[in-house]
Amino acid sequence: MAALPPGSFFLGFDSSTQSLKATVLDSNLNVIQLDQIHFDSDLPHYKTKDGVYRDPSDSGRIVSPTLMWIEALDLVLQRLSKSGLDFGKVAALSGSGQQHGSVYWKNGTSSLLSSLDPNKPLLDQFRNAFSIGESPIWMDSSTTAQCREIEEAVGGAIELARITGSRGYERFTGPQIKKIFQKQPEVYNGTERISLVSSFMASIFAGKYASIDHADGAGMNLMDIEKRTWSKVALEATAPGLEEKLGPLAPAYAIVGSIASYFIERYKFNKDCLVVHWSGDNPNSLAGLTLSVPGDLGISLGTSDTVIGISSDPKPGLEGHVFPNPVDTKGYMVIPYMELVFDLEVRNSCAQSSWETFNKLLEQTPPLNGGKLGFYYKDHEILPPLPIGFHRYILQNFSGASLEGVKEQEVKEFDPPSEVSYPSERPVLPVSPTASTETDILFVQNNPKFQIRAIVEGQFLSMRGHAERFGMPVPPKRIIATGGASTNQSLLKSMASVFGCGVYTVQRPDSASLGAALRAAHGWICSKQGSFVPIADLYSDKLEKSSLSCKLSASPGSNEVASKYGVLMKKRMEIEKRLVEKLGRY
Ligand code: XUL
Repeated sequence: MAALPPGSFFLGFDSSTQSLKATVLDSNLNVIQLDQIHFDSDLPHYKTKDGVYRDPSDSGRIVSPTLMWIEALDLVLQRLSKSGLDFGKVAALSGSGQQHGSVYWKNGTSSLLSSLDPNKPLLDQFRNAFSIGESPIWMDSSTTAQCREIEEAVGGAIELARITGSRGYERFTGPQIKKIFQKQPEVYNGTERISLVSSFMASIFAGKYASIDHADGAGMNLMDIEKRTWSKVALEATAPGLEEKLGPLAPAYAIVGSIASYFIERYKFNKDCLVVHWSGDNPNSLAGLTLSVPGDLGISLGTSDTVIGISSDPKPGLEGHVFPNPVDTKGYMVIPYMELVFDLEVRNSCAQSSWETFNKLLEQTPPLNGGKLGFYYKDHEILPPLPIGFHRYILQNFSGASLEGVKEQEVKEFDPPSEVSYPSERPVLPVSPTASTETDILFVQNNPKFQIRAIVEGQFLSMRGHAERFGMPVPPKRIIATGGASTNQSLLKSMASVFGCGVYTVQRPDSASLGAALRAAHGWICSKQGSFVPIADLYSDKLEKSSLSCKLSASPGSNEVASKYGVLMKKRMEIEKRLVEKLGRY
């Protein structure tokens, strides 16, 4: 196998909701440089909050200014250069994009991409390049009608899931495109190319339209996940003439091309630097976490709590997503679970931004929480698809042995001393037509109380339940935890007890840009070799010495405790199912 050339660098980006991050790996796969642009604070003139605009006139519509991402790109390169990075040594670059977000290039823009003036910032040159200035992103939940229409047109939700890996999801790109086609047909017709955030950023680097890769392409409700081609029936159900606007698909490990002359002249990149297809942040995290065999689970405790796993034979259903594995030719990755309720926000708002206070509150109550189950949905949830609402249950006669004789009782509050208040200054939540009843929303706003253990265990039980329902092995082989909250030892201990397996952490929390840098190296090797090379070949002899290594942070809890959590989980899934039937968005 070709080796990574000593002295060369591999550059990975992560164009996420709140920031643009960059990670540089050397040829031993050690991180040598990091930088990031935080949209709200580094580019305050866009006036975003957490990188997005929430549209008060169109319920559930959440977008980001496309030009902000472009300005961030020039800025991060300037910062990397100021901190001494020699771009001339970068052999290949790649990146992650927040999944599902889309960019609409105006008719006649392709020539601009290949003729950028290196004396001018990117921003000045792209001001008129887009037919929509605000890109719909993954947090948008305004396309329920379009989801149902697409599902119906292809033969039902299950059929759409069978073909594309997921039933219709509001944040997926196909329903977003359909909404634009329906509401702004002139904009749709004035668009020559539709990119995902990932392929959009790759296009700028390569100076030509980059393909959407198979892994991120599966987040659109438009791609046949088995054939890895656009699905004719899904395209037709979405909008006319769409295939042409999407362009061809490509494997994530393939090369878009050499870097555009703009970057060679302005930042002194080497003309041989390769641009490897960008992919979604979750697919790249899978690569960055070196998840490699079925039974490995990645859990990210960040802006959202997301579970990812590997599967060779996934069974797409009405919940969860199946995407091709970005570093494999045949395998798949699955996302059985994804919730917006996140520990970091709870810590910041209820525990005075301190993990110590958070942990004290957690430890006020015993593991298994005496059979108390809390379902706290402060925002529209994704998986499970539940609207705003708080639901609390206490299980009677719960010993953990079985569910025989166990009955749940719905309560308004758990024992008050173990509950903390959610601060009243939280902005009033937007009320969406698909949200639960007005009364539920008012209840959340007027009774903003949480019990920390019910939140923590509730999330882990839900993750376990959804992973098992998706056919992931029980217990998992290991969990690799990432994201801001993965620095909290008490959370990891609780995770290990609920799942009954060891929890590992990585040295650095940003697995998406690290994964992108690793994929840049992978794409480079595949290109030199002239064929696909398994990614493990890249690090098999140096994993422990590289920035990809992980360490055991919490040993598996006892089998007995894990089995009790298993019983509690079954009850939780039962109740959740009822809530989805009663209040769910489907
Ligand atoms: C995945 C998803 C989010 C975004 C976050 O389906 O919607 O994880 O990728 O950037």
